[in-house]
Amino acid sequence: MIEVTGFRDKAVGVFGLARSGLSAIRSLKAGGASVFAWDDKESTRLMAAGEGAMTEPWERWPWAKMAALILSPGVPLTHPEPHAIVRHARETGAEVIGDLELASWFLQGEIIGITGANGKTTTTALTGHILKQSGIPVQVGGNIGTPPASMVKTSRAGQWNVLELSSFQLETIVDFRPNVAVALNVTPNHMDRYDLFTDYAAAKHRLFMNQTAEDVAILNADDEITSSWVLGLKAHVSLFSTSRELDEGLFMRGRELVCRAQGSEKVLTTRDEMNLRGIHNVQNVLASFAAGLACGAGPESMRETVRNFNPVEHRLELVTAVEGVKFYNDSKATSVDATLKALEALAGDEEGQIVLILGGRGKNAPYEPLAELIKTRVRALVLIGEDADNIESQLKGRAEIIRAGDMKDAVEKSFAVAEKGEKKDVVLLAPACASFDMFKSFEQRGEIFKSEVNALAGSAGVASF
Ligand code: UMA
Repeated sequence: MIEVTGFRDKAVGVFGLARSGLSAIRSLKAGGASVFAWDDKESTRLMAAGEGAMTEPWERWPWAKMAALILSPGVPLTHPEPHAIVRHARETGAEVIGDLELASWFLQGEIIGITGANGKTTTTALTGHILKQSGIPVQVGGNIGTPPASMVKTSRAGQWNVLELSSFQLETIVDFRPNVAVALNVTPNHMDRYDLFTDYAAAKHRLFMNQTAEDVAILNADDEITSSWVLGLKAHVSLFSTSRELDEGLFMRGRELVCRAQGSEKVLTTRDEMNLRGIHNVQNVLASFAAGLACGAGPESMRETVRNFNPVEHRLELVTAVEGVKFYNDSKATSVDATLKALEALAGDEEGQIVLILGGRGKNAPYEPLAELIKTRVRALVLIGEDADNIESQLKGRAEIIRAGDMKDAVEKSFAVAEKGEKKDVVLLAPACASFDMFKSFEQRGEIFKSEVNALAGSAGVASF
């Protein structure tokens, strides 16, 4: 357990007591702090009490002696206005930070921080594999599931900590400084938490704010926002692109992924060697290669790692085929842009049309960007969840619309409408919405989708690829 001794004998508050909050409490307690903790949910408060925190409503905490407030990523700093506890902490002089900032004070070794609206998890997991296969000590965590504070005790000098970082986590950093920082793309997401798209982009940009000339910033040259960040960064910039050849950097040329540096070129791999589908995944691979090179990974080993790397669970994951109709689970597509990327990835294939399962808790972003691809490539939209009416009003007339009550219904109706003739349709779960109206998480949504697909395969008795 880490010892956050900087807070020994001081009072520290932790608000939000899920994975990040509980992990922060353990660290703070190990360092001798008096920890006060609160969460609006009683069940999580009981767990915090079990870790030795004093669980009292935050209004009753001893604010006069409170050194810091540790906020969980899921607690908004400012939306719709400063969260009451945040305002109170600032008024009383307590420093407001997140568990990422706290962990970064004690993490041993170097840090790669990876952010982006989409592709973070795949890029983080792949970068971790690349380093590992190159013999570089590494551990992986952050938004991918392991709170940064839980990584401190297993961190070592000479090791790389590969962190998937969300805008939520970056909102509360102060001194956090990644040695290598990667920005994949910035497209509208989480607009239920940010007033403006520029607020969301600004949160992501914070990843680079403490970098120095000794650090590396890896940016997507094709993305309007991340490419605009090139000027003004202190770090050494490394670019990647799938749309054009770069004078320096990593890019796609035909089906080859190429690195060009100081006038010489090397083909790092080809699309045919990758198990990941879609241009967005080429971007993820280029970003991972750039990060690997920045950490000293060898090109041959990187090529071998990508050859053996399969999609991360819930990201365009092939579940099975029923009567030749392939079912893809992209439950992690919780934004319109992620759904667009999934559609693009499948639209280039020889299969027939796509039956798309959409819906859940909307994020206040327009669905209109999907309209064109839906019109040309989607046979039917099967709508679930809270935002179904809104989706229907924005996309009606683009494809047949079918309503489903739950995931079982959605899977069965999708299969019923799918073409099973010579050119077989594919069914894609890529909801463009958060899952919380019907499920605990996108992971649970994906699990239930997969189990319903497997049940259908069992009842059809013809699961096959
Ligand atoms: N809470 C309150 N009052 C409030 C708001 C929240 O009491 O007004 C409480 C909730 O009841 C809950 C806690 O605060 O108990 C919030 O916890 P959390 O959502 O931060 O949950 P963690 O388990 O700590 O998970 C967080 C990340 N969650 C979010 O960013 C929403 C996880 O990312 C991350 O894996 C984990 O830390 C470890 O780093 C998940 C996520 O959905 C996967 N991320 C978003 C995304 O990928 O789109 C950004």
